[in-house]
Amino acid sequence: MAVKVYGPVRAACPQRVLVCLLEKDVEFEIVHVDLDQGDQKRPEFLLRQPFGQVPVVEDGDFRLFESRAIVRYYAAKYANCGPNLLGTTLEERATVDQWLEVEAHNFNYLVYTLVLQLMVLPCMGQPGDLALVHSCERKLEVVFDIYENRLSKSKYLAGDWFSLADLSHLPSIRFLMNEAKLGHLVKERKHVNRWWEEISGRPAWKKLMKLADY
Ligand SMILES: N[C@@H](CCC(=O)N[C@@H](CS)C(=O)NCC(=O)O)C(=O)O
Repeated sequence: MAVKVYGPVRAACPQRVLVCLLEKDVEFEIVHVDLDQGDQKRPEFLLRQPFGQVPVVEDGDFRLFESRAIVRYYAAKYANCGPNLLGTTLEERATVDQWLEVEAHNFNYLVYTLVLQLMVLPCMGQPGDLALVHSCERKLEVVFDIYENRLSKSKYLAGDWFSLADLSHLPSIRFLMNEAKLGHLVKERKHVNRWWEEISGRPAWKKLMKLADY
């Protein structure tokens, strides 16, 4: 039975889940949730995700929300299919978790603020706060400098293999490169740029980009 993934294919958090399912070759069905119409806040959706956000997955009787919990679940459930996204030893798994936490807490909130200021508010007829945009950009420079240093020592964030830590960055970096026009943050850093080229060149991500019709 196909995994049901609730969320628009163009939203970053559902994309994190979809690219993981594609890496693992798991069959899925996308159930579109219209965020502009506020479908995620309707009572029937809140039964699936009480915070009124996407994604949610339904896999038979099992339901799960929070994109990073979902990718951890599928990476473990299909550990023997496709690439090993979790690492093998305890130390490798802990290192993947470390960089996943960095993505969630040091990186993603900056991109989230940019999405809000550059896309969501202007769509609602309100100007974004440019001072806040510049402050996020400066903070992202610092984060990318740390990534540059890390990626000068290992091919990927958690080591020399592609893991959930890398995969989890794909949707937000795509946004930075395109809608936010902040591609220079990636391109001017040799190792970060090489890493981005490699992770965004993977067949699973390319398939998702086709599906999202970018
Ligand atoms: N921590 C959650 C965040 C979910 C989230 O922010 N989803 C966004 C789309 S990427 C959303 O539902 N936005 C609409 C809203 O918050 O009303 C996750 O990773 O699943």
